[in-house]
Amino acid sequence: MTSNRTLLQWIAEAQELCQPDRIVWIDGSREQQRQLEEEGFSTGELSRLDQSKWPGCIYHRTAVNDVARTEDLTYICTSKKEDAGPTNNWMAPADAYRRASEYFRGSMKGRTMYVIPFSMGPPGSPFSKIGIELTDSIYVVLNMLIMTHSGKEILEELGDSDDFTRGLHGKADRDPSRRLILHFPEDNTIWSVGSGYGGNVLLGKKCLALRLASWFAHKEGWLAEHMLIMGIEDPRGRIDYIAAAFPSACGKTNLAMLIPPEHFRSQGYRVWTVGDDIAWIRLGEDGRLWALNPETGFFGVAPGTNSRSNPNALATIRRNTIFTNVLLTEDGDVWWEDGEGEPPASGIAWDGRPWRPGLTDASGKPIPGANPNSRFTAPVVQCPTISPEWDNPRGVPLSAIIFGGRRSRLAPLVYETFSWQHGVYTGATMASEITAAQYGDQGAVRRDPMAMLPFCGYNMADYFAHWLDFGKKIAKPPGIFHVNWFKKDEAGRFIWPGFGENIRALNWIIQRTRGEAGAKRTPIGFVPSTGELDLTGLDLSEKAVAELFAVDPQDWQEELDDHKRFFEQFGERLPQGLRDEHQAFRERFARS
Ligand code: OXD
Ligand code: MN
Repeated sequence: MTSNRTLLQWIAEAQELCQPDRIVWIDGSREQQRQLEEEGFSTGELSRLDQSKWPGCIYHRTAVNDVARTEDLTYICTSKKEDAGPTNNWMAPADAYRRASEYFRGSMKGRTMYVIPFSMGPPGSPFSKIGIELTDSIYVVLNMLIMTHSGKEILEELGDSDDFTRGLHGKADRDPSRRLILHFPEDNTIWSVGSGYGGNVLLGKKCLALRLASWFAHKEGWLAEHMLIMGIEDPRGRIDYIAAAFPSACGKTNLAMLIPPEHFRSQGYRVWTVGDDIAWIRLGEDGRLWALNPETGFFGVAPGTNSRSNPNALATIRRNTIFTNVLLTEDGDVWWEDGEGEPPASGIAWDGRPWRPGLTDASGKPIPGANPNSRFTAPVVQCPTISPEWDNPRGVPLSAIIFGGRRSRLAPLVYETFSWQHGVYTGATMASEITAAQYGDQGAVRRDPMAMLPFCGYNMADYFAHWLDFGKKIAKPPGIFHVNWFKKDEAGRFIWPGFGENIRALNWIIQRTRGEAGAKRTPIGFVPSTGELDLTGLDLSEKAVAELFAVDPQDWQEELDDHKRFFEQFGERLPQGLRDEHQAFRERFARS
């Protein structure tokens, strides 16, 4: 399929190491995709769902010890340890190659090695990056066909160039003690061994489009971010695009596919989905920032997806979707907790065991049928609100960048930062409360700068400096805002209704960027002044509204102390701009 010598040489080396029985090149054709599905069904790696209910849909179950990204086994392998920084695991490249080679050696005997040429971003776009993933998993191939531009056109696009990411993945024995997810940014290489779980093995996604891409973005002068991208169309037909970063379990996919409530719909507001997870952002010749979603699919969390939280996601996954680790019924249907409809009378749980509603463990806790991190993989073009601009090679222009987290106290519903530098500080100190979806103490606050803590491929202090420097070059910077949908009242209930109603805060944000909405200055930023955020039709008491926008000086003093502690780990490398912002923050409170 190619005469690219660098590529052929690299494949030959991987072949010698892993010793597959045969090599199959993925051409991106429908026929080959069907053949691979059939092969997966015949070996039991995949199951076919009821085709009348779920046309084109497939089921897959991963090993029970392999159901989430393994951050503790994920490494940045740079020559110098300081280049990985204090928030990443680091391994010297030579050690990393040696250790992983032991696990890869001979691991594909009796198996096929698939060669997947793929592009993150539409081929030919100035944003795009080409990768080749070698894998022994049909499941990975089928997911990559949904999640990326892939097939023989990408090889043609690559030609004889050696400018491609070398991704090697092998399931090996899926023993967690012999699992490694290794990134070699200096070699443009990723090695992933011992896992079959999406985030560890779909190498275009977190490994390339965030960890390696953030490294390249630093070198080349752009941004690779863990952000959704969406467009909001107003009654005059003007569309403003925003990019938003939230840590996991804060509803990025739901926000990207939001359906406005009747009060807004009837006026002519609508939302356009561009991406739900990753944004590559460049400075355009017009002085604005332009953002592109480098993926072609959604890899979303199933539990909690229902017709209230996200009707568009339900419509997106009706066909041609891969379901992983949800509950499977005997008649080829799928189900998950907090989904649609009643649970089936019985089924096979994500871990392969028989399941029925009401099942509890020895301590009386309900046993879920679907793994809390069970997933759907679906093509973005099936989303009813997909933007016609989603694969525009130029991207879309950004009016605003939003940071957010899950905070039951502290952060108001929405506020605008004072400047790019203050916005970067706000992103750098972003935090969220730990939920059942993560390991750790429930409710404890975890700092997750720009939602990039697990995904920044270099020293995070340098990443902050890069954001600050980048801002200086933008003639027309987008506004930077912070939102918090999760504030609670004294009784522990969410104050804000969330979901579609979030359009109200987004609309205020867009109006602010156009100079059309009023705001009140507080020490943390601008909050909407009374009456400026449209609350028509919401059942919110005056007290609730006051609580939503409250800025409590005591809580913020404690927060600032915690920012300081968090920053200490970066030592001298922390950029001066963030130190200055910290100081300015304290002074604003002292004066207020
Ligand atoms: C994801 C994640 O899967 O952030 O998108 O973990
Ligand atoms: Mn993500």
